Amino acid sequence: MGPITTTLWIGTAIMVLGLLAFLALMVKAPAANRSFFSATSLVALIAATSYFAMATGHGSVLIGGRVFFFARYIDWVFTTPLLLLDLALLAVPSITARAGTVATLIGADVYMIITGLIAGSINDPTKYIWFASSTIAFVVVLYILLVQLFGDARNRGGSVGRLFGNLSLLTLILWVCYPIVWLLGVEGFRVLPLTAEVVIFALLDVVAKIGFGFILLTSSVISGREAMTV
Ligand code: RET
Repeated sequence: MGPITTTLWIGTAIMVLGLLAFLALMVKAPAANRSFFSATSLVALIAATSYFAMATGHGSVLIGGRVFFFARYIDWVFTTPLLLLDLALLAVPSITARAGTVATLIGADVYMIITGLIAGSINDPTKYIWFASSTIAFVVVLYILLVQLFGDARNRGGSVGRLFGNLSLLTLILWVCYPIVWLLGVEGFRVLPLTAEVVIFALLDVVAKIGFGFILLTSSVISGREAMTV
């Protein structure tokens, strides 16, 4: 088994373990906070499925002699909205009160992933037009998250505000790495070999999904050790 397949199997195992841990944490959680546990567990389940598909050779195709892992994008198109939903649920007491903002956030995010999928599957320079479209949507996502929702979270004050601050900073740092790795990797300028790209994406995916999930679900705000009305 080569280093790429090994990495993808380790990724599968970590996502499955993360899923089991999140489900175990859900049992003890207050009923009012269950949405955070179901959304985050679904993120781990989808990632486990995607890593399994990639590890067994069913999540990639050859495009002009280059390996293209399309399964990542199917994963991301569902998991990134769920992670943003976690953050939105934390920032605003009622998601319906911010329906327009949340719809724009998720819409821009889905557009970012779909245009990224098209960029990744193209082998001529028009791919950079798709990359640029995706990046514009990414800026919209970050703006809504770090300006609008951050403002809402700060208004809620105390530990909710602090938790949102930590998680949105983690999200900013990790998510910005994805387009950079993509550009340096085999989809872009080929500075990184495929093995390095697969390893870095696996590390990012584990921290952005399982690390993020642990911080959120074990926080006193969500685990119920501190009263919160979501
Ligand atoms: C692509 C390439 C095109 C330009 C941009 C991208 C951004 C991807 C992002 C992915 C985040 C994924 C996460 C997954 C796991 O939890 C599609 C790489 C802007 C931000 C957080």
